[in-house]
Amino acid sequence: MVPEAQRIFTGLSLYFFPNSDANKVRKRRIEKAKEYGAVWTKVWSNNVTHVIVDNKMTYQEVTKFLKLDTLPPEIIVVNETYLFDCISYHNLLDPKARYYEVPGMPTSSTVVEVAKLLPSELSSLNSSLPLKPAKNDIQILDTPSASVESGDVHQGQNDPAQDNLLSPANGTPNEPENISFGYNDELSAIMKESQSLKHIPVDLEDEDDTASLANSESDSDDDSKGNPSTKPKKSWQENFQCMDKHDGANTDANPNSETIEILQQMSEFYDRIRDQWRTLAYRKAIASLKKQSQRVIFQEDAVKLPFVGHRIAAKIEEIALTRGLRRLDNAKLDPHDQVLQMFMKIYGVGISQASQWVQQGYRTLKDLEKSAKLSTNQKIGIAHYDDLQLRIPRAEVEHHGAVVRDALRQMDPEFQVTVGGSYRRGALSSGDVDLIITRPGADARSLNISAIGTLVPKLESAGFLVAALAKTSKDTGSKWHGCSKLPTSDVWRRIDLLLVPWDEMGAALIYFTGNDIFNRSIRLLASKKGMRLNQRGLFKDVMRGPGRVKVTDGILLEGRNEKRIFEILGVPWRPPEHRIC
Ligand code: DCP
Ligand code: MG
Repeated sequence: MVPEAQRIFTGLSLYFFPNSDANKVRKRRIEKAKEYGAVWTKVWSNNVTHVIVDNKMTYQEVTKFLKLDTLPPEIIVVNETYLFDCISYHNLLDPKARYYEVPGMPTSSTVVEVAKLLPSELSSLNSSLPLKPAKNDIQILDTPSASVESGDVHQGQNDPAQDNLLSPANGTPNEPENISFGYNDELSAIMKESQSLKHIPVDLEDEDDTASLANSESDSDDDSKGNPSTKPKKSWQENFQCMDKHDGANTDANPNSETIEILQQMSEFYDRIRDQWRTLAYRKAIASLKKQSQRVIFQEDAVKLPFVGHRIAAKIEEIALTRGLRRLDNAKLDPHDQVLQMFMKIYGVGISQASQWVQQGYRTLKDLEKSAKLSTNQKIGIAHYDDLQLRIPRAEVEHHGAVVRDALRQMDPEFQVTVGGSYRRGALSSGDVDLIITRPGADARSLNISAIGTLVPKLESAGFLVAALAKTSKDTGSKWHGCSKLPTSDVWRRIDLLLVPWDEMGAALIYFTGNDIFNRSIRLLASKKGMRLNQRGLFKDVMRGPGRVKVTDGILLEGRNEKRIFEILGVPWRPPEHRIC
């Protein structure tokens, strides 16, 4: 058996279908499951937790064999791929993801049924069902949520998120996780899929979006991984991978086998969603990595390999480092890991900077302050470390928003300030204050002049903005990241001012409301439908060349109206508080 800490199947009683190990492949699967802690139940009983069905079998064959109309709802039924994926990802994945479905299985209509129940009926259901009464789901679906067109958006009391969600009594201090909210549409299917893969560093940012922070004027975003590719030019023979001899079957012996395994999963993921460019990009990168005799850990080394651009190189580093660290058994008990976690919570510090410090022997924040070479932002992050770890109560988030709104309205009463991020999703506390700022008719340039040029100095001298951390100014809008504090408190909070041109407000609201998995899902949905969604708008007919390089921006379908974007995508509107994956 694998070491105890890795036994992800502990407590599971598996019933295979067919439930015999006469077949060699199934036998191996059963053995593998047992190695990871599962019990193989040879005779059908109440103890069975999971039924693992061979890929060619149907749900009806299972029930017929067991002489049951349907399997009890608490028993999880998945196809044979499930166990393998869980082992690969070192995690119990969401069994409801579409690709673990057994043919003929009753659909997830139970979710819809739940939405129809009365609150009184709900209470008798399993506690893992919605924390929020289903009735609210229905009401909210019909409630026009504030949008740009309706004037000022989400100012505290008017925020529908405020009173309909998450009573603290349920013991969850913040947002609930993984709740279906009664939707049963294309988007919810993708959300489930994304949710089960959320620990995998797949990102769907467009090139132009992710570049923004890397180009930032910040002096400290050390982990922004924005190094331009320094890939040397190769002859066409070198670039033509099939000319090179390599033994793809020998992955286990490869020093990069773990990284390859995850990249493989990502390539399969993209394949499943028919994103052929990314599938190809990952396949090429995998082929390249398979040929390496050394372990590739850092982005700057990875990017030098043929067919590895800096985005995949960044993934390779992330996978190599996190997997490597996770492999240290009982990561939580490992003091280095705890130090690492602590360092990673410093503003602007990611895994590569944090692990570098650990390797250099630093163990405390004091060590860093005393002897490490620190950027200005890191110094701020360390000096205000405790403050910046604290969640910000909802009322205080609102208060920070009001200070900025008042200051802007003194300059021009037409300014609109929407508190976005987790606040807009209804969370009772937030990690930072995300303020989305716009003005009817305004473009990026005018917002930049008025909001950043005038507002920031004004709020700095008022003592509200206490540190400037990063700034990006682009044709498509600007961001200002810093810290703020209320006059009545000494606690510094992280605040982001997001300047959004009027015409892009709908798309920006989607992006800055999140959550990130939701964003990933809705972008996937757009891409499946041949469209492209980014923080500026929903586009069609985007032309891409080799390597997914964007040739044209495509035709803008909608940018201004958040609801219209959902409409064009063909899915029901989801109020912000239902965008939690
Ligand atoms: N976002 C995203 N992908 C990222 C980072 C952010 O899609 N990698 C979007 C979705 C987020 C929003 O931006 O909801 C704001 O980012 P935050 O990091 O502030 O996240 P939240 O506001 O959701 O959570 P928190 O309470 O931690 O601030
Ligand atoms: Mg936030």
